[in-house]
Amino acid sequence: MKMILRWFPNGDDTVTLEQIRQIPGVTGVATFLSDIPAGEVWSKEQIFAVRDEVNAAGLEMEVIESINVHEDIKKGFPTRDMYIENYITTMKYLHEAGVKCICYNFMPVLDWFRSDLYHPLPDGSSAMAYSHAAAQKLTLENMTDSMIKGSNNFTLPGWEPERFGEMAESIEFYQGVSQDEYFKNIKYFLDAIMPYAEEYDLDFGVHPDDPPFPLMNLPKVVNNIDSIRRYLSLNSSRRNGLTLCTGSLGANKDNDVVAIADEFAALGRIPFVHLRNVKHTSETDFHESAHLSECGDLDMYKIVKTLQDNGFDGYIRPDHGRMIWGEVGRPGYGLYDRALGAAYINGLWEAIKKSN
Ligand code: DNO
Repeated sequence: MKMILRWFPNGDDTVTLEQIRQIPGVTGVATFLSDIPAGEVWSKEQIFAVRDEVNAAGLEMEVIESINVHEDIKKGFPTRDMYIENYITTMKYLHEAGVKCICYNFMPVLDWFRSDLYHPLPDGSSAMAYSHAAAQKLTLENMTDSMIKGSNNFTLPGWEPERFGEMAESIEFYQGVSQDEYFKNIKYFLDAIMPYAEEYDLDFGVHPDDPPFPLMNLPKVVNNIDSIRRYLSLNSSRRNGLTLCTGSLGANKDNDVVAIADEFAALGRIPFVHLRNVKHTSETDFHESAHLSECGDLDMYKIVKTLQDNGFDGYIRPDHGRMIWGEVGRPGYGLYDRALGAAYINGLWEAIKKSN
C-alpha cells in the first residue's frame, strides 16, 4: 500500500509539497494538470515539469486524479474518436513520466456536489454536507453559484469554469438518454483505451457518483454494487478498475462498503482508495466527518482490514477533511484534517498487519 495526498499544482493549493512530505508515511501525491481543458492532450513538457517538482520535494507522482473525459465521449458524438485519441496520447506521456494509476469518472455533466461546503460541526470545525431535498430544489444556476461562492476562490475539482458554458444544454441532452445507451458509450470508451492501459502499465479506477443519488434526472453510473459489477464487466481487462471512494458509496445507507471492498479487492480491481467517513442525518442527508470510525457511520477498521486481507497493494489517500484549527483553504482539501486522516489510516494499517 502506498499512502498519498491529493495536491493541486501551479500554485493552486494552500498545501505545499514540503508540508505533504512531512506527514509520516505519505510518499506521493495524486495530481493533475488542472488548466488543460477536457479533451486536449497534456503536453509532455507540462507533465514532466510537475513530475520533476514533485520528485524534487522527495515525493512520487504515480497517481493522476483525474484526466477528465470530454463530454462528447460521454454523449457518444462522432467527435469522440478524436478526443479518445488525445486521451490515449496523454496516457502515453503519463506512462513515460512514471505514472501508474489514473482516477477518472464518467458522470454526465456534474462531478461531485454538496449543498453546504461549510456545515458547522459541534466541535467548532466545519465539513461539507449534503441535503437531497435542498439539492433537488436547486436550479443549475443556483448549484454552480453555491459551489463557486463556497470555494474560497479556489477552482474545485470537477467545477472548472470551462464546464459551465455547456452545462445547461448537456443536461437537456441527457434527458433523452437511457441508462443502457449511456453504458454503450462507456463501453466504447473502455474498449478503446484498455489495450493502451495494458501497454502503458496504467491501472484505471473509475470514481463513483458523488452523491450516489439521482440529480437533475441524469443517468447514474457507479453508485452501488450492481452498477460497479456492470461497469467492470464492460471490459474485462484487470486495468478497468474502481476507485473505492468510501464516502461517495457510503452516502447511500443501502451500500455495504465493506462488502464492496471485499468483492472487488479480491478480484484485484481496486487500484486506488479514497478513505473518508460520512455521518448520516437522514436516509439521504449526511455531512462528512473526521476519518475515525466513531466520528461517522463507516467502520474504517473493517474497510482497511478487508483491503489488506485481500492483498490490496494499490494507493490510498485520505479524502476530504474537515476545516479545523482555523485553516482557510479549498473546502475538503486543507492540510490538517487530511494529515490526521493519513496518520489514522497508517495506524490502522500497521495494527492490522502486525496482528495478522
Ligand atoms: C471530489 C473528488 C472528485 C474526483 C473525480 C475523479 O472531491 O473526489 O472530483 O476527483 O470524480 O474523476
